[in-house]
Amino acid sequence: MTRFIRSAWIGVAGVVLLAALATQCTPSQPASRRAAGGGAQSDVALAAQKTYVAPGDLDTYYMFASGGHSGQVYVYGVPSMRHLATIPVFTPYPATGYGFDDDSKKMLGDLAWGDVHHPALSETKGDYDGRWLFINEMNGRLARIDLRDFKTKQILGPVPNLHGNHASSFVTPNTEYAMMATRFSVPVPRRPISVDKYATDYKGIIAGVKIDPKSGEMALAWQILMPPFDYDLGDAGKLASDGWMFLTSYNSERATGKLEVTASQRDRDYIAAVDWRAAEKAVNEGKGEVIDGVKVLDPKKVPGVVYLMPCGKSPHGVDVSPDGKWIIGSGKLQGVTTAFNFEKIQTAIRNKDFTGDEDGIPVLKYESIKDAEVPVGLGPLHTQFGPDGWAYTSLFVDSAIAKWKLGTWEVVDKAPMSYSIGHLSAAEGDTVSPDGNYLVGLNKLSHGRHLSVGPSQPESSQLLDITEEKMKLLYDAFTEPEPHYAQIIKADKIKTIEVYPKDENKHPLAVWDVKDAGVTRNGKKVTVKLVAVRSTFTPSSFEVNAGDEVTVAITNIEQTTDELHGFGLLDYNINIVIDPGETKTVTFTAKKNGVFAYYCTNFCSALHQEMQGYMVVK
Ligand code: RUQ
Ligand code: CUA
Repeated sequence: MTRFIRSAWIGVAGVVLLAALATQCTPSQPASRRAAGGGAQSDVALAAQKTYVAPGDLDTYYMFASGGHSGQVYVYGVPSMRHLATIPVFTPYPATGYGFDDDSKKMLGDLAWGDVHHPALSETKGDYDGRWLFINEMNGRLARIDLRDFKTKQILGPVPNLHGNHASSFVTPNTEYAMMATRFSVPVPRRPISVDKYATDYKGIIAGVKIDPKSGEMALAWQILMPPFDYDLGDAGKLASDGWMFLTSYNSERATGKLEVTASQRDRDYIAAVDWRAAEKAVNEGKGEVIDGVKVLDPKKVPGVVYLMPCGKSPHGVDVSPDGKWIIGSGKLQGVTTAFNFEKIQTAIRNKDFTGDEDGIPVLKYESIKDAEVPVGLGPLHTQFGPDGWAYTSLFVDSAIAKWKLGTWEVVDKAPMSYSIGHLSAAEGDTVSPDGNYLVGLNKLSHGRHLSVGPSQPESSQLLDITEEKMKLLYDAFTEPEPHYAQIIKADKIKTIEVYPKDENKHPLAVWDVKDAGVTRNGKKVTVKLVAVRSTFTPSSFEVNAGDEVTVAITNIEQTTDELHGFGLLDYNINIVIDPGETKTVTFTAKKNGVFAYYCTNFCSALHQEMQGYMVVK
C-alpha cells in the first residue's frame, strides 16, 4: 500500500482509526518487557527457541515478499525471518549488476521503477510447485522469476488499455493464467478525454495472461471491458470453484475527485466473478474486438464471462478457501467479513437471480449468495488459511489478526499487531493444502519497535506461531519499504542450481578458453570477448577508438559455487556481475577519451584485488 492510500484510509476511518492508533502507539516499553507480546520470561525463551535457527541449520520455509515501490522481491527464511536475498525485478540493482547488462537493461525498458504488490508462486493442482514466481507492478507490467536461479527472466508489458495494475498477479490452480486489472480506469482505447466524462467514457480492464506450462513464458491472451471501477485484489477459484477468478473493486459510484468521500456513497461495491474458461472460449471463437492489438471482450455482447457479487463498500482483499467452496471478502471499514458460497453463486447465475446490471454485467443478489457475515472485527483486509478450516483475517483498523473457523463461523482468537496490519501470509496459506505452523503479519507501521533510523522508519513483519489454539507472537522483523503480499513455501519444494552448467551456455559470444578471448572489429563496431576466472581478466587490457560502439562480452568460466566475478568499468556507468558459467554482454559508445580501469567487484579470492585491467580509448 502506498503512503497515499495509507493516508486516504486514515481519512476515511476517521475517529475510529485514530482512536485505535492512539491506543496502539503509546510510547514503547523497554524491549525486554515487550518481547513476545509482553509475556512472562518463559514465554520469551519459548518464542526464542521456536525462531532460533542455529548457525549452519536451515529454515523450513522461504517467504517471498513484495518490496512495493522498491521494485524488488525480498526473500526471507522462516522461522528465522533472516533476509536471504533481494531479487531485483523492476529496478536496477547494482549489487547483482541487474539493469546494467544488455539483456536486463532491455527487459527494464524506459522505466527505472516499479511498484510491486502481489507475488504468485506457480501452482500445480492448486499447490505451490516451486518453479516460478510471478509478480505484478503498477505500470501495467508482470514479471516472471525463475526459482531455479532466483532471477527475473521476463517482463511483460506495459500492456495496452489497462492502467495501474494493482489487482494482479494471482495465478490459477495449474498456472494456466495470471491476472491483471485496472486500478485507474482510463478511456479504452487510450486517448485524451476529460475527466468529467469518467462515468461514461472511462473503462476498467480485467486481463488474462496465458502462461506456457513448459517455459513459463507469459503472453497477453485477452481482456474484458469493465465498468470504470477501481479493481483492487483477486484470487483464483480452486477445486470446487476452479475455472473462476474473483476480483474486488471499489468506486462503483464511478466518482472522481476526492474518492475517500465520493466513492463511499453507496452501501455496496462489487467482487467481479470471471469465468476465465468462458472468456478463453469466447476469444477462441473470435468474439473479441481488437483494441490496441489485444482481443477485448465486451460483456454486453458476450454474456456469461463475468458477474458482479455485491460486497461491503470499498472492499480490499478477496480470498478463496482451500476447498474452493467459499469466497471471503468484505468492506474494509466494516466489522464483518462475508463468506460467499460458490454453489449458491452458481445457482443464482442459473436462476438469473439478479438485482440489476452494470454496463450489461448482471449483479447477483447478495442475500442469495452469502453464507455468513463473520464478526471478525474492524477493518478486515485479507484472509489466509490454515489446515482444518481455520481462517485468519487481518484487521487494519483494529490492528489485529482474527482467527475463525470456516463453516461454523466462530471467531476464536485475536492477536494484536504492531501496528496496522495490511496483508498477512500463512505457510502455504493460499493453496489447497495450507500447512499452518507460521503466520506473518505484514504491518504498515513499526513505530517504536526498533532503534530509530530517522523519519523514514522500516516496515515491520511479525511472525506468529499458529500451531495451537491461541496465536502467539514470536518475532519482530523489519524490512525496507514496502511490504504488501508475501507467500511462504516449503523450502524443499525449491530446487536451485549453484552454477550454470557449461554445456547449457549457448551464448554466441561465450568463450571458455583464454585463447579465444580478445578484440574483433567490424567497421565502428568492436566486440571484446573477456574471460573471467580467479583472479584475472583475459585480456587484461584492450584498445578502442573514440566513437566506437563497443560490446564487452564476459564469460565467467568458473564451475564452483559462489565464485562470482564482477566487471566494474569506471566512469562509464558499467557494473556487471557474472555468475559461474554465465556470459553477459554490455554495449556502449566509447564517448570519453583516455584510460579507464575495469576491475572485479565481487570478492573472489585472496588475489581478488589483482583482478583488474584497462580500456584505452584513443
Ligand atoms: S494491497 S494491504 Cu497493494 Cu495488496 Cu492489501
Ligand atoms: Cu573476481 Cu574478485
